[in-house]
This record gives sequence, structure tokens and C-alpha cells, in this order.
Amino acid sequence: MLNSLFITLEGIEGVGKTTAVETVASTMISIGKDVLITREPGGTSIGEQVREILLSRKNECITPTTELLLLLAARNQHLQEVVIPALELGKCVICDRYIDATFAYQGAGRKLGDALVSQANALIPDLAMPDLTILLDATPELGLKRVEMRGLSDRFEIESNTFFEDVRGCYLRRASEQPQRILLVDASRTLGEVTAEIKNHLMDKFL
Ligand code: T5A
Repeated sequence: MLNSLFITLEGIEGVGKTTAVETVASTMISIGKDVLITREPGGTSIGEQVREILLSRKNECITPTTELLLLLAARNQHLQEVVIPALELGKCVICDRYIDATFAYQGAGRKLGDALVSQANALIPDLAMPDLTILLDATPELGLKRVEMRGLSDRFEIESNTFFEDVRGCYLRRASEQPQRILLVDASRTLGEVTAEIKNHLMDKFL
């Protein structure tokens, strides 16, 4: 997949992933890349339907294992239908959340563990790994405050502080284990500072 790039954005709720997707996209377009923006769970018709099930507060009875299997069903569809074909065309695919979220939320948050999450992901044929993951990091207090200002919360956003501390801890551990792939960005700074760091990193790495 010559010239293709797969970039993912990760972090707990409200740290600014969706905002950063736009920064990554405009920077990569400015250096001549053909960009495709997508997200997980979602990115396909089936994936977006699964997203609705997962985020709806009506579905509080979903068990951790059901949650994991639904996410991976959506991921498989997303990879086969959208991500892999785009990478084969040499595009730069920018995805709002991907595999690190499953380790952080289901592995650590829901306590299913790394081993089960790895085994479940291994069921997906051609599981693409990101070339770069931008991990936006801030405390759950700060992230949830930003999200609350937006109104109604989804099924994940009503989780406890301990849940989000576990999720954050797993993300930070993965960043320290995989520094070549994961760029850790302090998202508690101003939007201007966060945007500048992301842009500079992309320019240094890909220009
Ligand atoms: N999930 C997903 C799993 O459990 N396992 C998985 O494997 C996967 C793939 C999806 C849910 O799915 C779960 C985790 C999630 O709970 P989502 O909508 O993709 O949900 O994720 P959220 O984190 O809920 O998305 P949010 O939109 O809430 O948060 P973002 O994208 O991090 O934040 P963003 O960019 O929308 O910003 C929030 C607000 O803060 C402002 C923005 O303008 C916006 O108003 N902001 C800043 N303000 C000040 N300073 C900054 N530096 C700022 N950056 C952004």
C-alpha cells in the first residue's frame, strides 16, 4: 500500500479528538495527501447502526463481552468496506478512535483484559495497524466538563470517574510501550497549543 497512511486519534471523552481530526486532515491535505476521514464505532451503514446500539442509554443491560463483540463486528465491516480499500488506493485514512480504544475501554475500563481483547481482534482478517496514533491526554474531570457543556450524555459518558481513570491509565501505558507509533499530546492546554503541536509533528514526520 505504497504512500498510504493510517492515522488514528485516541483519548478519553472530551479531550478534543474530533476537533483534532480536522487539524490532521487540513495538515495532510496541505502536504498533498488524499484524505479520508472516518470513525469507530461507525464509518459504514452497519457500523453506524452498531454505534447507535452501543451509545444508547436505553441499552444499559449490554454486557462487557457483548459490547466487545459488537465493536469488533463494526470494526470488521469498517476495515473491509472502507479502510482497506482506501489504503489500497494510497489514501491517508484518518480515524476517530480505533484499536487502542478497545484495549482502553473494554480491556481496562470493562476489565476484560488485554489478552481477550487481543484474541478478539485477531479474528478480524487483515487487521490494519495505524502508522501513527495521536493520543490526546487530559484528566477525566476536564474531558467530561468539556462534554457536559454540549448537553445529553451517552452510555459511556455516564460511567464513573474510576472507569475513566482505568481507561486513561491503559492509554498512557500503551503510549509508553509503543512510543514509535503513539504520540502523546497534553490536551489540557489551549486549543491553539494542541493544534500547533499536532501540525508540527505531522510536518516533521511526513513532509
Ligand atoms: N469505544 C470506541 C469503545 O468503548 N471501544 C472502542 O473500541 C471504540 C472504537 C464513542 C464511544 O465509543 C467507545 C468510547 C466512546 O465512549 P465518541 O463520540 O467517538 O464515542 O467519543 P467521545 O470521546 O464521546 O467524543 P467526544 O466528541 O465527546 O470527544 P472528543 O472528540 O474527544 O472531543 P471534541 O473534539 O468533540 O471536543 C469536545 C469539546 O471541547 C472543546 C471542543 O471545541 C468541544 O466543544 N475542545 C477544547 N476546549 C478547550 N481546549 C482544548 N484544547 C479543546 N479541545 C477541544
